[in-house]
Amino acid sequence: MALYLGLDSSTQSLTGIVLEVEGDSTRVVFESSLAFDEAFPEYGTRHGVLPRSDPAVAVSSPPLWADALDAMMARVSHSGLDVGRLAAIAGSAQQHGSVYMNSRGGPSALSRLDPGLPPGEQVVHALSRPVAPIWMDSSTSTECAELAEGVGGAEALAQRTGSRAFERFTGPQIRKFFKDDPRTYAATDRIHLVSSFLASLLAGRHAPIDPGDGSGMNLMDLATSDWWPAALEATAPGLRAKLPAVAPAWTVAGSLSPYWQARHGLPAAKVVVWSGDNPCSLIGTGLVRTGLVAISLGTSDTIFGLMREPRVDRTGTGHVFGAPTGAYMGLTCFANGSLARERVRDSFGLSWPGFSQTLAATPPGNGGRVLLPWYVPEITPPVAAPGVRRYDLAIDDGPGHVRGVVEGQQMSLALHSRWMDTGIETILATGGAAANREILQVMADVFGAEVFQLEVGNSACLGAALRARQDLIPRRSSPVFGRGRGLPDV
Ligand code: ADP
Ligand code: XUL
Repeated sequence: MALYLGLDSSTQSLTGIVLEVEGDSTRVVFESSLAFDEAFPEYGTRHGVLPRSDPAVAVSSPPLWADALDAMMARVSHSGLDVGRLAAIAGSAQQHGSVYMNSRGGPSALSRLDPGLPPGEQVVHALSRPVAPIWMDSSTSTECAELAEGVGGAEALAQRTGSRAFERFTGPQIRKFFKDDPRTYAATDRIHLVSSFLASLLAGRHAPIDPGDGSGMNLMDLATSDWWPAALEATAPGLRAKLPAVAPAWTVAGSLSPYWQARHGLPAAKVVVWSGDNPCSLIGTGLVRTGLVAISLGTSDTIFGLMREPRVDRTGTGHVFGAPTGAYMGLTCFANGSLARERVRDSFGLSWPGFSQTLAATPPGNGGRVLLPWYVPEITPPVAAPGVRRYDLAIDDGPGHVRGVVEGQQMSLALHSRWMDTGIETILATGGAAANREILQVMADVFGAEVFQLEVGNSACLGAALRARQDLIPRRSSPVFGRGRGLPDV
C-alpha cells in the first residue's frame, strides 16, 4: 500500500494530505494544516503577508515557507503512518509569487543543507532578494504597460501568453525588480515561482516550472509551453538563463533529498513537479471535462474550468492557463475574497455562525442594497484605489453589509466569467469559505446553478496528492444545494 503526499503552500497556510492507495481504493489517511502567522510569529506576517506601508506592495518570506515545509514534514513523519511507504510527493502553491536566488542557491547548496538545522535560516544565504513579491501585489502598472508595448501590444501578449499584462504576474514583477535594483538582479542566478522553489528545496536541485504555473507569468508561450523570447526580452536582460525550464506537470523533478531523509526519517520518495493552487484545484475538484466550473473561496476568490482549446478573454479580465492534464483552463481571479468577508464579519462583531445566520435571515437581492467590497486593490474589475462602494446601504446596516458583500462578490464572479462561455449548470465549491452553506446558497441563487461541496475541503492540496499518484480523478462530493432561485439579472 503506497502513500502519496500532497502539499499546498497557500497565502495564509500550509496543508498536507496523504493518500493511501490499495488496488482501486484511495483513502485520505492524513490531513493537517498550519497557519503561517500562528505557527511562525517570528516572521511577523499578517494573513501570510509581511506588513508594508504601501497598500500596493505585497511580499512574503521564502524562509518562512521553507520552515513551514519542515514543520509539515515533521508532522507527516510523526503521524503514525509507515512513512517508509511514501512513494511520491507533489505540491501546489499560491501562484505568481517569485523567489530570487543567488549563486549560493545552486544545486549543490540545495542538496547540502545541514539536517541538524531548520531550512529557513539556511536558505536565507541562498537568496539574492530576502522577500518574495506575491499575487496580492499591485505595484507594477508601469511595468505592465512596458511589457505589453515591448511585445507589440496587449492583444499580442494575451494571444501568446493567455493573459494581458497583470500587475501580480511574475514578468512585470521581475521587470520592476530589475529596474529598482539592477545590481541585485544581475547577481540573481535563478528566479523560481513559489511552486518550483519548494519543489527544488525538496529535491535538493533546481526543479522545473509546470505550464500551469508558467502561464501565470506573462512570459510563457501557451502554444509551445516554453518561454516566449519576445516577452523575456521585454522584461529584463539575460532572463532566460535565470529561469528554470518549463516541463509537464507530471515530470519527476528528482527524489527527496538526503536533508529530508536524515532530518525526518523519510524515504527517497519521488518529487513530482509542483504547480499553482488553481491548476491543482482543477484536479482536486475533478474538473477533467468541460461544462463544469469550480469556484474557490480562499484568500482570493477564483472561478475556473477546463478548456480543450485556449480561448482568450477579449474583455481582458480573465486568464488562460495550462492545465495539469495537458489541456487548458480558463480562470478569473478576485483579490477581495475571504479577507473582505472577514472585514464585514469583524466590523459588525460577528462570528462565522452569526454571519451565516444573518445571511440566511436577509432576502435575496438585499432589498436593492448593493456593496462593492474593494477593501484592497481589486484585480477584477481592475480597481487601483481601494475603497468600499455602497449604494442605498447605510454604513451601520450590518445585515445589509453581510448579504451585500456576498452577493456583490457572487455577482462579480458570474459577470466576469461569462467570457469562458461554458454555460454554468454545476459549480464545485472549494476553499476555506466553501464550508459555509449560507454563502453557497447565495452562489446557487446568483448563478441559477447547482452547487456541490467537496468531501475534502482543500482541493488544491488534494489535487497535489492526486498528481503525486499520477491520478487525475478524485471522488465526488456529498451535499447538493438546490438550483438557485435567481437574483435580478447580473
Ligand atoms: P488560502 O488557501 O488562500 O490560504 P483557504 O482556502 O484556506 O485560503 O481559506 C481561508 C479563509 O477561509 C479564511 O481567511 C477565512 O476567512 C475563510 N473561512 C474559514 N471558515 C469560514 C466560514 N465558516 N465561513 C466563511 N469563511 C470561512
Ligand atoms: C490566481 C491568483 C490567486 C493565487 C493565490 O491568478 O492570483 O488565486 O493563486 O491563491
